[in-house]
Amino acid sequence: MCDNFKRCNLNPIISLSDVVPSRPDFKVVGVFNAAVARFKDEVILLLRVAEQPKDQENVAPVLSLKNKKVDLINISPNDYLLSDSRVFKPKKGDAEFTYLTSISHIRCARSKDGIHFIVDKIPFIFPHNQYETFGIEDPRCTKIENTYYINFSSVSQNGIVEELVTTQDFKSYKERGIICLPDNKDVAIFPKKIDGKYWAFFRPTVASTGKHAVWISSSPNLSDWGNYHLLFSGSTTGWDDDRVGAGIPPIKTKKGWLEIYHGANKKNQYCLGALLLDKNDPRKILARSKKPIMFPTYPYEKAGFFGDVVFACGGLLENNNLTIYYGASDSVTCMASISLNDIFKNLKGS
Ligand code: MAN
Repeated sequence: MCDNFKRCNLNPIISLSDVVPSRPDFKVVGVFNAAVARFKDEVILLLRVAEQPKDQENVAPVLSLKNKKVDLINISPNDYLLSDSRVFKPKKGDAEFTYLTSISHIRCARSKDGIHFIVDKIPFIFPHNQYETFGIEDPRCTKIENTYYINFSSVSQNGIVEELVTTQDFKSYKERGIICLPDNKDVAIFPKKIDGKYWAFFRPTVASTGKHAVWISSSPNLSDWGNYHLLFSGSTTGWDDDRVGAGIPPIKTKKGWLEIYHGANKKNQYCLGALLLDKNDPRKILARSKKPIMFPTYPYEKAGFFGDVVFACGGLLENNNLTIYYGASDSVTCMASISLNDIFKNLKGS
């Protein structure tokens, strides 16, 4: 395996103590999986902030649609499995839902140098509708002309869908609604039209036959998606044999569209891989990394809320150097960079 990503020596660049909880009786348990945007003279991270009640165990935080506040649902260890730090899974059919152990919202962090960030004191996007009662997660941000399109996974009793909002100032946003049916996540939108259409990756969750795979789709207007095409799935053995999903919004390079995606194995270790797609037809894969180009190595990547995870939702390309802002162990936000040449060296077929 070959991991040429140079970690920032200040990693983690954003930790739990850098974030003020959204209410005094909550604690922050994760600040991770951020989208990234260049806005005026700043780098902005759209952080996923996960919170839990401070002093209570075995409760699931759920948004109440009646008063738009987060309520706490008691979880009985008789009815639910407590072994995964992320979810309360029903032991048998009579418990109603799988609940999440934390509830996430999206918070901005702002920086002039792309390394030292100041995290806003208040949320940017907070769960408020029936699709978001378990939280909103893993945003991606794509700039198209002068508008920033932000999509994120909305989790609720109704499953997982992707929502789209737009912003022009990172202070307010406009809702564009849901862009897929449940269960679907890891949507990443291309920054430019190709062949007169918008394009995006989707990652439906397969419940019957087969396994989770990344699909690509096109749209005339960024709201109505169709022409679905299966792009790639995980391998049958090795680092991504359980599931794959798109990571950062694709980046245009001389050789084609570069996509950094995540793959997980059956032990729930999350690594990053790379994919090169045809410039004029992104349904064509030109090359794919055979082995992960980044894998959990450093202590903050090995242990945390959910250890052994590197997960990237945003990156910036400058002078042939790609900087990614990635979530480590579902706990903290880190930064790492790599030259495009080093990525291309690992791509089979390029
Ligand atoms: C899922 C998502 C991510 C998370 C990974 C690892 O893919 O919920 O948010 O980082 O699992 O736990």
